Amino acid sequence: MAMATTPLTERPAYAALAEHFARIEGEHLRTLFESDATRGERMVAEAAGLYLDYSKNRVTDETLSLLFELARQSDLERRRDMMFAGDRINVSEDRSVLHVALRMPEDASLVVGGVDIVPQVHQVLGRMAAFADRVRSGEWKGHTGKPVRNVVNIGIGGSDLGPVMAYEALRYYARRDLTFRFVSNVDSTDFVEATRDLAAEETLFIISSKTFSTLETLTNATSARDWVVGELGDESAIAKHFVAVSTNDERVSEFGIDTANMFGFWDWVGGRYSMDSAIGLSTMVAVGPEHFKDLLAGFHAMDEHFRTAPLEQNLPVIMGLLAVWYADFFGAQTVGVMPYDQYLKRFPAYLQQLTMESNGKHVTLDGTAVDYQTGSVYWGEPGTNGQHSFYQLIHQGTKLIPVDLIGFGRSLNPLRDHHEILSSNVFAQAQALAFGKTEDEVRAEGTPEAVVPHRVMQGNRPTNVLLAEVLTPRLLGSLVALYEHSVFTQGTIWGIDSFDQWGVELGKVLAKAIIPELESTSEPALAHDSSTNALIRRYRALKG
Ligand code: G6Q
Repeated sequence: MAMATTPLTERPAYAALAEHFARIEGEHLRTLFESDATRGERMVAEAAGLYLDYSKNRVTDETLSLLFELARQSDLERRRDMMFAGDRINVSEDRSVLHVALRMPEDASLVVGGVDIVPQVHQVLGRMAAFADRVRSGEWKGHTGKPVRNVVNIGIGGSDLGPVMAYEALRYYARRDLTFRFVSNVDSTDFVEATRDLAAEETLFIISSKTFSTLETLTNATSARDWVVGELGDESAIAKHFVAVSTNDERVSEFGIDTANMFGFWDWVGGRYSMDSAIGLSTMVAVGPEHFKDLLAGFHAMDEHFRTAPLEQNLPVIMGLLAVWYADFFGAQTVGVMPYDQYLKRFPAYLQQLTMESNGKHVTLDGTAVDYQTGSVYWGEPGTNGQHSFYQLIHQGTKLIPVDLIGFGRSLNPLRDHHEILSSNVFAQAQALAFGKTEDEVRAEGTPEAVVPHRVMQGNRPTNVLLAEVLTPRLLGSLVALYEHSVFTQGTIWGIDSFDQWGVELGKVLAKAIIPELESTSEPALAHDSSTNALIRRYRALKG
């Protein structure tokens, strides 16, 4: 039944959920577990190396079936199939959304606009692999004949966060005799600190920019070019020290990079969905083409699961629907993601862009203002560190914060009993958040009466626990794809365009007008609002 054009709040399942919510809002996870001994074994799903326990969510079987009903009434399966078929589901930019094609196996085929795009994807992957091998083997030489020892990726947003996150996540698999740095911020400190201890003759810059028109990236790339030419004293050094990843060959050659050293991708890859395209070149140089292939295989395994598994067993669908449940019915504003693996320390930052740039939208596909909450604020830190800082608010504060806890069966760097201590905290936190500690339990511990209320833990705080064997490139691919498709699920229920990002434009345009006012040597005539005018004057005075 295709009902997506019916506004969300008018779909029958939404109304049924609202009525159901009023009935079960007060239900405690303690009671839900007491009344169903098998809940923890039943409310689980597994795919592509990931085990999801969603039993500690504030849902009953009825909630779940209404949520799946809502997914069907929101046309989730058809919209998903449209994405996989290359339909232009990014309506406001009139584009296909085909990051799933980036990880299709070589023998697959996907014809879009009369062209099979899978061979194109593999052609670029082949060129990337040949280049990565040349750098890794020392065959690629710099201007003075020395091999590359340092790789610096210059990019921002989608052209930075994926590469940084993947490099940190897969560091165990990375070449240790090569140094990797990532420059994103237009703050000159970023570039200066990233290069201060590097020898230009051994440094390769990867300029990553889909459009090759992003001011921050072009500013940093220009400083990198000046640095290389200044250090090596010769313009012709650029050819040996710069490669580009972009969809825009004209701009790449205008900048002075030979398009023979350019790795392309396509407008149907969104920036925040591009870490597995040529934007992943730094990842491939770090971990090698074979591991990169495994990363893509992990993505693909989750894609296939999302595409084919029944909604009731579909990990991204379940996680996406639960996110909608908390955002729209419980009024939860944020979702915490806490990976219990130090290598995943940049994963929450990566997810912030993926989730918030995708689903931070206020109108539906046809431009109608929504009358419900859309994308949540995502945030997080690795465990157990967060437990010693902000978890207090999740446990005893006044806000409801659903949390995803991500754990592993094995550490890549086993050391005494560290991993058991780490992992016990995953389970203990989920337990404490769900079941808390009652007044009677606190009293029974001999707590002085005046302190009892302070020590009570209400519990009933929801968590998802994701478990995997060990952090491999393949697993990382599955994990990222899981969140990508959860974002898709949420965006589909909300009826929004998860693939545009018009909200970032206005600030860029305004900044362009202000730059000359900050640079001008004579006092500029300012015609902004009074606050902006005063701030610009104060800045000019401070800069002296
Ligand atoms: C991602 C966004 C944005 C983009 C950056 C960099 O989905 O579109 O974060 O990735 O603005 O853009 P370029 O790669 O074009 O430099």
